[in-house]
Amino acid sequence: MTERRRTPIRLAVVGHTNVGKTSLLRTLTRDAGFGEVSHRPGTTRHVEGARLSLDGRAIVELYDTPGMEDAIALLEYLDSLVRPGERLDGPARIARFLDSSEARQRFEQEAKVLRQLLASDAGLYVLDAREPVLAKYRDELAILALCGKPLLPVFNFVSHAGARPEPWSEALARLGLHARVAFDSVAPAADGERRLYESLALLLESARTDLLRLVESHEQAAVERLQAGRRLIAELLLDVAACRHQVSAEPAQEQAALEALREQVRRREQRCVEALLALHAFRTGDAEAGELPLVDGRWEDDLFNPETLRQLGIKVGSGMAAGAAAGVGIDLMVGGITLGAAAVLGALAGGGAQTARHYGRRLLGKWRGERELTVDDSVLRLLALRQLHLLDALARRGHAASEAIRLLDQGQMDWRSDRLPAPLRRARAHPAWSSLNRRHELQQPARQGALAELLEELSADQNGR
Ligand SMILES: Nc1nc2c(ncn2[C@@H]2O[C@H](COP(=O)(O)OP(=O)(O)OP(=O)(O)O)[C@@H](O)[C@H]2O)c(=O)[nH]1
Ligand SMILES: [Mg+2]
Repeated sequence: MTERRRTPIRLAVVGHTNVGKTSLLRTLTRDAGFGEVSHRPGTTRHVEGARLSLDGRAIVELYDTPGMEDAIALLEYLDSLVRPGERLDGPARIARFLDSSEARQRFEQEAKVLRQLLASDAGLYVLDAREPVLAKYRDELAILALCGKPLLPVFNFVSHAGARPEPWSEALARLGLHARVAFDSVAPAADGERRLYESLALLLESARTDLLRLVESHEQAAVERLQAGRRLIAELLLDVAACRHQVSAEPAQEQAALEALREQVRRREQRCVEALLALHAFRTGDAEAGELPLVDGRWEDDLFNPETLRQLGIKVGSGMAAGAAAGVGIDLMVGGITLGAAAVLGALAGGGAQTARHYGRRLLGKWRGERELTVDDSVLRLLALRQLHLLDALARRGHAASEAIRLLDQGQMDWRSDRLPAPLRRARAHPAWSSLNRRHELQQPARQGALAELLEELSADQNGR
């Protein structure tokens, strides 16, 4: 068995300017606020470190470095430092350069990179796989190789249409660099991190145990995030399905109550969006958020706009199409044969005291000319679809991503048209299950049971893809 290291593994992230070094750090540390990322070259000017810890112990220290800019001139200068007949190995040549005045002037940025690489256990050489292998890149690699440290080339922009990794592999092999890994920092593959650390473990045998433990803990955390995300969605759906508002049948009041209910549901959905973002360490409030998820951390399309439903392929019921009451079912209390009433009758047959009390109020309501508002099935479908898509998109998103999240079309359980899951149908008859209702009792065992059941359906659904 390999002995466990006592000190963190130090990794210098090096490469040409603007290839995505800082972006890689953001994704590996899951910190969208790390450093500064920009499409302009020369963004990072100083070495900056970040730690990855496990059980309170630092396992890896990653160091972001400025981009190399003038490797051709530097290689010539390095050659000029060797006197005729003198034998100097790579690290000795680099040391002589770092002692020279040029290391503080013309090549100040490059010197920072080389110092950091010398002080590290290995380097991650980030490259832009869309670029041809120009002379400046060959020289840069030759210089980095002189440091005598293991280098793992990381192919960035690999998912880009213009990526041409083969010439790079060839050029790297000529320098004796045979290990390599593809890692797109904006949209990393599901096993991208594992493959990166496994490749690194081949170059750094003493770090193997720690690196693999780190990967395993990250994978476990991803599984837990997924489950926590589904729970947030299940809570949202139950809240909305069980939501019922009593309202006087008088038109003006009814209209106001309708709008109030819609607003309440919109806010409830927004809470779920924010909780999902926070769970994945994406933020709505910082500078990045404007470009980040959705639009300003909100869905662009309104929940109660029939067009939003049509766009997602959800069948719009006649109530929705009518427009005025879009997304809200007006239950004509016991007199109307609506889904709400039918569900209550069904639940009554099962005989819950709570339901019976509620049913009694509904009867009273009929005599008083009251009505009851519920949220349409189609809106529940939309909520489920977009929150599940969001969860999926967040799980795959690198922390270097800066574009708006898009909804992908995935073959999930058909939320568009299948019967809604049984726990949601049951919830229709249990106003106490919704935190949106004034009187609620969320800890009821029946609600907890429904939540667990719904959670299981959501998991089976997503795993089945
Ligand atoms: N599409 C895509 N864009 C990326 C990826 N990685 C980086 N970028 C973009 O490339 C640009 C440069 O990224 P940085 O992370 O700042 O690059 P850097 O190597 O740190 O640059 P310097 O600090 O200037 O040397 C930014 O606009 C990033 O958003 C990627 O994997 N895919
Ligand atoms: Mg940078």
